[in-house]
Amino acid sequence: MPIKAVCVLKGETVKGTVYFEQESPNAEVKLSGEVAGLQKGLHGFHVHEFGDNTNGCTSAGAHFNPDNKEHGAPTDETRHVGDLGNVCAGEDGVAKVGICDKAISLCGPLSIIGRTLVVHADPDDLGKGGHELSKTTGNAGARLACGVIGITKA
Ligand SMILES: [Cu+2]
Ligand SMILES: [Zn+2]
Repeated sequence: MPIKAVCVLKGETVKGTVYFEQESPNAEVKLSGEVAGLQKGLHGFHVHEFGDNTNGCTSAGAHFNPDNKEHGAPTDETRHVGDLGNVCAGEDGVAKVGICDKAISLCGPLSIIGRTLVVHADPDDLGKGGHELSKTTGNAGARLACGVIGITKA
């Protein structure tokens, strides 16, 4: 049985729903869904450590990084587990999410269940922007919307 999860992203103007699916415990995780209300272009997209939204998206903490690595691109060996790169919004402000990722999981020690998915105001530079924040956050700017990732019906 595949494992399934969902996240409802909520912000002041940005909203979305992202679905997660994993065929088996060591398989890649497939993300699908949509985020609306964005400026056209790239927006950093990460799993942050805590499923705590008591003080809005701020209390979600830093990127989920159980191996204590530097920030990177999803395709890099050196990356946070939570580094999912960017989503890209069109003229209509809608970003279609279509990501397959091998680092995150829906079970075991790398599970993202109960953590927070965040969409940012700015592009994630994937650790390569040369900014002082590149190696920690990708310099992706403000947290526009977030939501806790929860288990759903398989
Ligand atoms: Cu983030
Ligand atoms: Zn990161």
